Amino acid sequence: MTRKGFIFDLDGVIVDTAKYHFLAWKNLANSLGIDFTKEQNEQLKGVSRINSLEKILNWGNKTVSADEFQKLLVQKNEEYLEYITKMDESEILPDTEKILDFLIQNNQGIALGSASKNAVPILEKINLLSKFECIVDGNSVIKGKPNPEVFLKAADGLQVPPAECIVFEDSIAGIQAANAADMISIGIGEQNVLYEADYVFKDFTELSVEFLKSLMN
Ligand code: B16
Ligand code: MG
Repeated sequence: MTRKGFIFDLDGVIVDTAKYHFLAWKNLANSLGIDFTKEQNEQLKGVSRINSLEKILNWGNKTVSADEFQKLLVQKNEEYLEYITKMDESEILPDTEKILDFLIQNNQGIALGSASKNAVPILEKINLLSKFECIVDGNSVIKGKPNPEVFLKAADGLQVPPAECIVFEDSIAGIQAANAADMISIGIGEQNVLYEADYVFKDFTELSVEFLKSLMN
């Protein structure tokens, strides 16, 4: 068995934080007189905080000064932080730990590749930080997904060539980033949304140990 690099996205793969992002963005948008729907929230998956705010202002046909833009980013994040401080292990998505432990037992490289600047505090809250050998998050990249930077940095951190890395992602932008990095992309979610991925599973409970083993060869 070779040592491959397994790179996990955070939001939507390890934990379902999309609901908290939704609440915080919705309150912010509504305070600006902009409507914000669940469908629009879908389009913000994997998208950085700055790009998400740009999209929301765009949808509302609104422009703000650079100062106001910064204030809005802080306002959104403060509300989001209120939700995530209440998180614990019960919010880890099913079978995530089983998969991480199986990979660790088989000496595989494990990294996080997330767009979130809050990735480390979230991993601490859910007690999974120690399982990751390398963390690449929104604080360590310049270009957001679909740019491959986040995953290439993770491969570098694991010292595994990109072609020997496997990415688990729930967003279209993230799958595109993994493909652009020349990695195996595994979509976690709906086939009709994540059709650009090499493989798609509804969630980790559908992913067998045999499949994981086949990825290590
Ligand atoms: P933050 P991921 C992404 O995380 C989320 O999917 C996306 O909705 C969010 O806007 C982005 O992180 C930035 O998050 O405001 O915490 O820095 O899916 O790449 O783990
Ligand atoms: Mg995600």
